[in-house]
Amino acid sequence: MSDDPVLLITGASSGIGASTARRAAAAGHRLVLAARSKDKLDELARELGGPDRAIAVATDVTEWDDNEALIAAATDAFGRVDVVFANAGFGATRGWLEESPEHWRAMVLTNVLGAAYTVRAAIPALKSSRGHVVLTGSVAGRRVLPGSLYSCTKWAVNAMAEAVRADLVDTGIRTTLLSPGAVQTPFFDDPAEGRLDPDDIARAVLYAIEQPPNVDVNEIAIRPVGQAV
Ligand code: NJP
Repeated sequence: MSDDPVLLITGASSGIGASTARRAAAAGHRLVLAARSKDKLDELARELGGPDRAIAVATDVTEWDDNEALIAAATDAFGRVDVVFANAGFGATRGWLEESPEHWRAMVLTNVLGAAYTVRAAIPALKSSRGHVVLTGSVAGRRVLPGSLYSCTKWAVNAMAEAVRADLVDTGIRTTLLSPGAVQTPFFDDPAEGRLDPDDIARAVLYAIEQPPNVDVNEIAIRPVGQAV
């Protein structure tokens, strides 16, 4: 079996997750691709070299059993997990009277509990590999945005990154919080000028996870030039 490092990505079916998978595959990582859209994951896994190099695992990160099954599928296929990129998430229109209560519930469960579940499920495997946790926060998790419950979920992810880092500091596991500004992905309903490309974030993930083993890159914030908030 190959000894190449194994990167597991939630939210791998599009946007930042899919771009990171492509860049990491080109850099020699084996990939475990997770999201709910199995068809998209299967297509990406094929593109990245098939079962020896990339596997697709249908996962709803809000379900604990799915997270456990995801880590089991990763270790069954590749024997190890080196990096867990808890990236699945989505937004909501700003305004405390916008969106439905059901949308809010799904967003909070996905962005906060989902990320926490993925990390929790992965810890035993990461302890074995002296691995790495990468979390997708947001610049919206560093500023208070009027009417944004999404911003509140990313404040929670911001706190989660430090809570996890401090908890695991004696295990050799590294922790990175990525805080992107606006990135042109299906996160937005409409395209707009002046956003980052998802590959701009993928390069930052690769920067963090390819450091020498004694270097722990804890936070990276990336905005497109000209983004004010
Ligand atoms: O968006 P998109 P991004 N279980 O829509 C998955 C954050 N961020 O790449 O399940 C499992 O292309 C969904 O897949 P599917 C953002 O908050 C973005 O921009 O098949 N997976 C898809 O793969 C998020 O945390 C911007 O529908 C679930 C992925 O999540 C991360 O970046 C700025 C799921 C979303 O991909 C990636 O978003 C920023 C579930 N329950 C932070 N629910 C930005 N784009 O501007 C969703 O600061 N997914």
